[in-house]
Amino acid sequence: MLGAGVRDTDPPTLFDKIISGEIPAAIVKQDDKMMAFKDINPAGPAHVLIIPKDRNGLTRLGKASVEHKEILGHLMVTAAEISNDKSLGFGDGARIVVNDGPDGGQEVMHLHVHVIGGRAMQWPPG
Ligand code: D5M
Repeated sequence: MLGAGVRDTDPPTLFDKIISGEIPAAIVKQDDKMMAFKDINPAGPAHVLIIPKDRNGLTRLGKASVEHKEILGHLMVTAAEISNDKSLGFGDGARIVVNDGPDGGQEVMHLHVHVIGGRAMQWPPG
C-alpha cells in the first residue's frame, strides 16, 4: 500500500522477506504498521530494529515528507516502549538512531530505527 503521491519503485530489501516471514527474525513486537525484531549483528547487549511494514518510499529517512509523519511518530513511540523493556535487556535509556544514506552508514534501504542499549554508550559515534 502506497500513500497518496508516493511511488515506491526502489528495489525490495531483505527486510521485505522478514516482513513476509521468508527470512526468520526474532520479532519482539509488531502491529499492522510496524515490526520490531532483534538485530542479527547487535551493537550492544540489547539491539532492536523497528521498521515500517509499508516502506511507502521511505528507503531512508532523508526521503521523508509530511505524509510520513504518522508512521514516523509511530516508530518513535515504539522505540520509546522498546527502550523501556527490561526483559529485552535495556537498562536506563538507549541509543536510538537512524542511519541515513551512505554518509550515515546505512546498509539496508528500508527505513529502520535502531534501539541499542544494555550498556553505556559513547559519544561521538564512529
Ligand atoms: O543497519 C542494518 C542492520 O540490519 C544492521 O545492524 C544488521 C541488520 N540486519 C541485517 N540482516 C539482518 C537480519 N536477517 N535479521 C536482523 N537484522 C539484520 P544499517 O543502519 O542499514 O547499517
